[in-house]
Amino acid sequence: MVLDKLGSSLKSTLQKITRALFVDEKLINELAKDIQRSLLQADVSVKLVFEVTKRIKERALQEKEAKGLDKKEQLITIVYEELTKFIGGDEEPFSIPKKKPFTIMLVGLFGNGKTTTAGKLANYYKKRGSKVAVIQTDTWRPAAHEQLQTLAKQASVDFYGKEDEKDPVKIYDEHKQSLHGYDLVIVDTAGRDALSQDLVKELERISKAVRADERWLVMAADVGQAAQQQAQQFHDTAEVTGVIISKLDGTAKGGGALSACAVTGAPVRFIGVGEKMDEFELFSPKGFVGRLLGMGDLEALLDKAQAAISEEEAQDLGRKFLKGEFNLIDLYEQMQAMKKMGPLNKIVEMVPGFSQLKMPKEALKVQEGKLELWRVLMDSMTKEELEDPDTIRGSRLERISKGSGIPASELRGLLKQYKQSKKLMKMMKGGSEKDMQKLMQRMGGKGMSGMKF
Ligand SMILES: Nc1nc2c(ncn2[C@@H]2O[C@H](COP(=O)(O)OP(=O)(O)O)[C@@H](O)[C@H]2O)c(=O)[nH]1
Ligand SMILES: [Mg+2]
Repeated sequence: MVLDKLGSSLKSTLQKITRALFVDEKLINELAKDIQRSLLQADVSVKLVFEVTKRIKERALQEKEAKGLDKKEQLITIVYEELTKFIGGDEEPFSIPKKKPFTIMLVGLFGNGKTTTAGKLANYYKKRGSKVAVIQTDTWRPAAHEQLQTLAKQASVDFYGKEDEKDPVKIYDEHKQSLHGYDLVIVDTAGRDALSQDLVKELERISKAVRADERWLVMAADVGQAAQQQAQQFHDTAEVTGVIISKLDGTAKGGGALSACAVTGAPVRFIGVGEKMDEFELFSPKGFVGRLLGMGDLEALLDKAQAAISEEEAQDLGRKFLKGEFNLIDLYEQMQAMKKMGPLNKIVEMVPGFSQLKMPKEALKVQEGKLELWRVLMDSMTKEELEDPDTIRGSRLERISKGSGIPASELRGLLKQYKQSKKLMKMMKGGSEKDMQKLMQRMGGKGMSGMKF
């Protein structure tokens, strides 16, 4: 995996979110700091880093809860969306238009991977059913002809070139007629050490002759932040329409090249992730960030956020519930989880013999608004009180109510819910399936907070 250091540090940041009890300003600030650190380590420019984390912070603090997502999921979604925007946003992955032949010319500096990429591109589209040809117009490097010929053979595509010719335009013109029958023609070109006048002139000449549909700059990832200037220069002077970032496998600095390119007018089209022919990937900002964060796409991400709560935590919670050992924080988490997907089902499933039990939907509802009040109440409690709510009596009750500004009756409601849930769990532990059915029927229609025992 490329940028795996960046990936794993971002992943552990997201895990922090799923583990956190509440999404509050403290968590959001911590998250922004974590992301800053990760991106700076991946060589993203300080300016871009601050821009992206500022947006994440602003959105996290301002946006109202989105439909169907809880605060944690929403926060993860914001991170995902902003990082995606950061490396190209909604730019769709490239696909070859139906024009025949579609011509892509590769340009770039010496040693950045143009010829290798020509082979990789040919291989990529050949495997997907296109009729592909490659043509070598690099007359600077003596070995270029043979290099591309060998790659073409490996990819089983047709090769064109002329070994001793010194004029790239002549090579192209000589083969022009033969290229008509292909779906895709890839034109390799010569580079220089820098975008010199000499190279610009040569590119202008060959561009005029080829009139390629796309001109893609091949640039090695290890240039880091310098990518922006290079992409911009090529974009402006050689009319580059896209970028391929090669050698992303060989550097932890790749974040610099990826983010820097995104701010130029030329989108990243493919990435090279190794020397071998198939170490080459179509680039999509969404897919890339998704993978970096450990999920295929947004849906998978949300599934995962849910699973993070439902599986591990529900199991833990389930065990605690069954032992009658759970505290207010567990209750809160349980209620929060139930609001979303009703893991009480999961808890029931974990009790042997109860796996077939169908719970009435109403039994899983948690009143909207209640959770928010409880959260505020719990913020005013001490650790001891959270862990052992039975200690909350008399003056403590008053103190919490005053401190939170929420009537003592609400607090009593919360404590009652806690006791009832504890009781329910004990019954589940000792009860038979028949008892449970009855219990669930009794709960039906009243909602969790309407339970009577
Ligand atoms: N690790 C790695 N090496 C690459 C990649 N792409 C190209 N290279 C290597 O970079 C070197 C220069 O590549 P070449 O295609 O000749 O560059 P050109 O001068 O731009 O045509 C070669 O040794 C390639 O094997 C890549 O994605 N990953
Ligand atoms: Mg070359």
